Amino acid sequence: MTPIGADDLEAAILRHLVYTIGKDKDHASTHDWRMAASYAVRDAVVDSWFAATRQTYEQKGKRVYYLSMEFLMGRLLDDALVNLGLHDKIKDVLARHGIALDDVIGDEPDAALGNGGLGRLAACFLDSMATLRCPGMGYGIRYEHGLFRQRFEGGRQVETPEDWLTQPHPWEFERPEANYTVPFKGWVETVDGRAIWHPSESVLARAYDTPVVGWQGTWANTLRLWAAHPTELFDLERFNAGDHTAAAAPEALARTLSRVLYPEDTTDSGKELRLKQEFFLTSATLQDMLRRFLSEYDDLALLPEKVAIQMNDTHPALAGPELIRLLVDEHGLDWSDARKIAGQCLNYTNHTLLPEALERWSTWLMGRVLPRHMQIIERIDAEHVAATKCPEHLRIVWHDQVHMGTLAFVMARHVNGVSALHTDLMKDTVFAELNAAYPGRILNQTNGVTPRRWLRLSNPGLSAVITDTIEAGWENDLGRLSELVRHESDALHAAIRAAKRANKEAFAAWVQAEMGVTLNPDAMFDVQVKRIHEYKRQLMNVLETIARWAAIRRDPGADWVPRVKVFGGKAAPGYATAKQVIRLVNDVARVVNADPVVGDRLKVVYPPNYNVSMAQRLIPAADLSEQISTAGKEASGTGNMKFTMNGALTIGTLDGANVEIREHVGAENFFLFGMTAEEVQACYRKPDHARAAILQSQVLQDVLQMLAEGRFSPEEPTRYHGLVDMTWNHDSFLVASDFDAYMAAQAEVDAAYADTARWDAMVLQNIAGSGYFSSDRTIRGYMDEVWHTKALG
Ligand code: 26V
Repeated sequence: MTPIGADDLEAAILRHLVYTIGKDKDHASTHDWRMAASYAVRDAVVDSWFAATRQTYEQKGKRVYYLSMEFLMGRLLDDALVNLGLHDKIKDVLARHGIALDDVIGDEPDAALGNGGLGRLAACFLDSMATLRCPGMGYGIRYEHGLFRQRFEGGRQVETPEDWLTQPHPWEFERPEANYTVPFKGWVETVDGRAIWHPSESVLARAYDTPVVGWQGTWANTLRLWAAHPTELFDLERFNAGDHTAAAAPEALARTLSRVLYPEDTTDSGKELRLKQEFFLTSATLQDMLRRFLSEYDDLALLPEKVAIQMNDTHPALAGPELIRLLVDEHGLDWSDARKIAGQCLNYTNHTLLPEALERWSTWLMGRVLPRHMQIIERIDAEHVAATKCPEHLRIVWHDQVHMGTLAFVMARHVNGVSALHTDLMKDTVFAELNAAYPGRILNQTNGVTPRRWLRLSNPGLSAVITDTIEAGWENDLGRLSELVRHESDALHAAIRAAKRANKEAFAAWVQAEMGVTLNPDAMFDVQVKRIHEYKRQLMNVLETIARWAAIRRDPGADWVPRVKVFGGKAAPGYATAKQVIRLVNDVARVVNADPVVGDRLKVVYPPNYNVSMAQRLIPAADLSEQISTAGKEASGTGNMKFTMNGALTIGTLDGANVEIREHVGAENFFLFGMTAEEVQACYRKPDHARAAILQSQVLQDVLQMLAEGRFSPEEPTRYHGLVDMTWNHDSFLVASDFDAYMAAQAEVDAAYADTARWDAMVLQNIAGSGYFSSDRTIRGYMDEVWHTKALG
């Protein structure tokens, strides 16, 4: 990348302001400046983007196709500025015109095309692939409405549609020439042994490309998102015959297909529209991949040498049958060649073992929406059964359902889990028999996060301390953070503490402005942010909050370590229990924050609409990271890694990547509690586990009693009877059985925080030990062991 001087940058911004936006600088709004700045910065990305594409063609590099129904990108301007090293320059340039960079950055809506961990992981992977010069493209759907916006009304979650595309999106390039027809429904006939599919519906997939630039701007890859358009505007014959609704059907299908992101991230909802979305992504992407491949090579047998396809969970698992269909039906290959080629190109990442999240489609729906694919799936299944002699329940099609996990597993060359523990559990539980049938197929790639966004960009204060101490270069070589330990000194501790303190002050000011709650920056900021799920046990955290509140009231004069409890996250709109937990947190916050006896010793805040941008402001301000899922349920977690990197200590269970975080930062620098995954299994076998645990714990009994009496909902005393009853009688995630251990660990946290020298030393070990959790390390693992691909020079 050629370095850009401040004057050139200024000229580019002013030029875009006038000639692209059509505004005179004296009358330009913050929005206008944001658009102009984005176009100017985008110009700087485009050169390396073209260079990267050219190099990939010239060197005949192997390309990675990362298929994901979700990409949780967040804001793009701030990220590009940091990667290009233009942050300070543009700040000065805008200041010359009386414009604050933070306002300009804050004007950009988050690209919230994802639900949570899986979608954010995809975004971090794109950043790391660009940084490592790994030729690859992310493929997804250009949803008009990303994840819903969350508000609270009377403490209850209310969802409103998200509308990031109502304003023009300056980072994307529409590609009207890259259009593919995606067919649905209809019937299949067989002529001379060959299948001919006659679809009765279709939509056009149109590409929109966003360049994704890596560290220091030397390489950029593409995120290609598909938008659905009607293949024909309307059926004039039908319209003239008076059937207006039917005449508009193609347009209606196209309008709905890429309209909204599904906000459910656990329950497999089985909706036809969702299946169509999954096929839309998959088919358009594979057609695009084959077109690109055939523009360079003429022998489809070379495909596995030149292409690796990654299925991000089972959502794009139709890639198996669709690739075979394209190769056999459209390109005339034999079944056996096509089956072999597909099996060498495809890989599958599993992100959850929760049974309710494993996708299944009824054969009836699959056969109706994708009749040709149903035939192909049956044949893949027959060959799978013949080759492995597996029992009935390991079939892809079983009990009239297509099991997408089994389909993805059978079609994939490599199948991976997302943390060491999760991968072991895949091998021992859900995928044990498939693992035996296909030995060696499962491997581990522990997740990571990009240190550019999650440290350098979100935490400039700490980043400066790190650079001052070990010099620059850690941003794309995060293992170097371990060097911090050699420089341990009071001065370093003080500098890190000061950076944290500044972040806490900034966060407190934001909470004051947004929510009208005053936070004391000296208090410990204790944070749990993530989707609301029973297995993540936000309920256990609220119950501990209540116990703490009651204890402070009983003895306000004791030596309390002041705490701020911060909650954040959305519940799926149909997930009633999760929504009750949200309401409870808000009810508890109302009571606690208004209690004059408690004062600064405890505050509870739940800022609404947690998203990537809120995470960037909140995580750097955290002292304590809550990673308290029931052991064996959280596949990896990635928030846990971001907190560690930003110098928060973890209170957590031996679950997902917590296990590896603890190994890297040292057991003595991690607040461990709770049952292991094995003990959890044993506990489930005791029918009375919750009741027994509650009867052993006076504190828990008291807390549940307060809830039952309506202490936090006096206007409706029975409001939380459901949660209380659940804890006593169907405590599926063992909140009761782990509660006392959690309380004890929280007491240890208090003691450690009160000892500043001890806390500072623990923080340093956490930051220094977090280098392993860079997504650069993860992507290197995929390149070497899954994709078998090399970085380009
Ligand atoms: C599941 C489903 C089920 C069908 C309906 C739509 C839908 C949408 C999303 C999901 C995803 C659930 C899986 C997921 O997000 N897993 C998370 O993946 C993270 C990245 O690997 C990991 O860190 C988290 O532990 C894991 O919960």
